[in-house]
Amino acid sequence: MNENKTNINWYPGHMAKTKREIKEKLDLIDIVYEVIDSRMPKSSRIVDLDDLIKDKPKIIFATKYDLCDKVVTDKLLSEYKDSLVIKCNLKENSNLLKEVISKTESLIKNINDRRIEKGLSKRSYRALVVGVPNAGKSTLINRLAGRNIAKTGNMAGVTKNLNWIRLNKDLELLDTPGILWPKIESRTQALNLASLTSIKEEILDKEEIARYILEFLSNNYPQILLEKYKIEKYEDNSIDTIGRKRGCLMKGNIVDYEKVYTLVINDVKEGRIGKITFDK
Ligand SMILES: Nc1nc2c(ncn2[C@@H]2O[C@H](COP(=O)(O)OP(=O)(O)OP(=O)(O)O)[C@@H](O)[C@H]2O)c(=O)[nH]1
Ligand SMILES: [Mg+2]
Repeated sequence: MNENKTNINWYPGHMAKTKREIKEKLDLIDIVYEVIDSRMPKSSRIVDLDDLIKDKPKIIFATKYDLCDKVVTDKLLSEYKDSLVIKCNLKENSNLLKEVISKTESLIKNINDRRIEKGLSKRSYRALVVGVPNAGKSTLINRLAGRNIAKTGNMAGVTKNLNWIRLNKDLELLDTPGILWPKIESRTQALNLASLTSIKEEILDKEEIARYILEFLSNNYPQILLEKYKIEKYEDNSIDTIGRKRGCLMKGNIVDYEKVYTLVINDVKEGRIGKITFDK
């Protein structure tokens, strides 16, 4: 296959619509919360985000920190030293809201300072929450709100519309549907996004994704490959081997390939594979 081509068509019309709607709301936005997935700190960054948000101040939220390979992810996140980065495990209760308010204020406190100088009362800050599908945007909002106010789910495309959510007197958040960009230049980036459920499953070439995951594990986490699938190294016939070992068989003792692809994809999707980071 051509290095830069995959069979994935990842950019449905509603993503263009979301971008348009975000642009229309931009004047109302004080700060941007860019949500990325800690298991792919590079691949899950929206490449044309700066075109979209112009020069708005920004905080990066690296979600799913509990699922990543911290050594690799910490190194990659340290490259974003020009931005404030908050690493978070949103499955856990923590003092996240306090940290977020304080970091937000450190960037945009001047808004209220100016209002007070003019004799006006303070107003709440308005943050745009943006990121690729399934990054954890709505979960972040729920965690900050301390209640389940936004719909979440482990698949791409759960949030369908832009929704304002008022957290408290200090902060209002705009939840948005996940977006990608029209052309993903790098095949690796497309496959990382697909492997980590940021691209709708219905349109995936399952064989391509499952083979990519197994080859990636073989090259980077051979111990996981061995423990999970009992194979030392990925080879073309690994699908057969896994199918037989895991009982993915059809009538006549024939391996059910589709079942093996789904098994591998779901192991990653459900976080059953151990702590891994797909970017390098
Ligand atoms: N383990 C773990 N799971 C997380 C974390 N954050 C989010 N998730 C899970 O990731 C999945 C996606 O979360 P959502 O909040 O729906 O993602 P989203 O970015 O709003 O997705 P769309 O609305 O589809 O764009 C859900 O199953 C969450 O439970 C985290 O820090 N750790
Ligand atoms: Mg959402």
